[in-house]
Amino acid sequence: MAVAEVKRIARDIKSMRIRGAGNIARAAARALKITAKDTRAKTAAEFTREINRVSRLLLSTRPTAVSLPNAIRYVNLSLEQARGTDLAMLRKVVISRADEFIKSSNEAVRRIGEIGANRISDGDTLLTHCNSQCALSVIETAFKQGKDIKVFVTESRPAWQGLISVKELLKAGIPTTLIIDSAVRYFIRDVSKVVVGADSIAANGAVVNKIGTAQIAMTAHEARVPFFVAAETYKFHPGTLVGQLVEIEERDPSEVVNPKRFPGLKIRNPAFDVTPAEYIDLIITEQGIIPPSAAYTVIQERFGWKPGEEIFERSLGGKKRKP
Ligand code: RUB
Repeated sequence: MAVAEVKRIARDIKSMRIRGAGNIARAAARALKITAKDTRAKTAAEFTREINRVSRLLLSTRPTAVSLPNAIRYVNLSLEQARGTDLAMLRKVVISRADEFIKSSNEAVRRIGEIGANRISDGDTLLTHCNSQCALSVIETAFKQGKDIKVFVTESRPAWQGLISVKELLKAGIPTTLIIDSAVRYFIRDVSKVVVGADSIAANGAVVNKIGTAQIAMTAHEARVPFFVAAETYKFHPGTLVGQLVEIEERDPSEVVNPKRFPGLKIRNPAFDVTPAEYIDLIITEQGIIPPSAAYTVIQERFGWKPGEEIFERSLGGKKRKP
């Protein structure tokens, strides 16, 4: 039962039925909790192996959003801390640690909304790309505060996540305009601020987010339109402190066009791109607003990293995986 449920969660993350960096992280924590609740392991060692197996399955689903390995590591560290105790205790710590992650993650999205809304003014026209719960939290909180705002949303092809955002914004009663991805420059002079989410933030302040984000940031920069990123601190990428690169997921070409229609055609479908720090005005986190240049400090503080220390998968059997 638990095995089937966990496999379903992994499949749903891979197929993007569960998508968005925050949702993916919470789903992974939930999968570990289900494993701990329904385990048939008879010993602490068997249970630890089972959690490692499930962690690896989850890690193999999508490579770019660091929220996924960060959530898995967060839960797994509880196992490391409780090493030497019995099976019942290990199950308990995994369950409570997973619950703790999910709760604090939801709370972070709410807090980002509150903090970010302080930077939204009455009369602003905002632009958002893809579908980010953090970005929408900022926009919806500002609107709930009574600010008169309008929002442009890009389609975000090929997966059309813009339509998810549009649905949510309309439900909240916010005046919303849908535009095609290539129309951003056409409309940028009507936009007062851009707000997007993040899948990974590197130590140098670069932000990895949905493909097209970097073009929007450059367009905003050229037009002197402030560009905000809304992201929880578990979207900061510890591996980038030691020189690891964020792996950009390239998805199936059939998401773009049916390859059978154009035999011989090469189709590329990267799902994310990298926006350099110089195009980002500020990052809104649950701990406050920071400049991209503070990413290094956030990573050190959040992940307790000290020079020379192993960061990745300390608790996942020691094998490294490209983040
Ligand atoms: C989603 C995407 C979102 C970030 C942040 O990409 O790029 O902007 O994940 O989202 P995909 P959130 O649809 O391919 O997962 O703020 O909800 O975590």
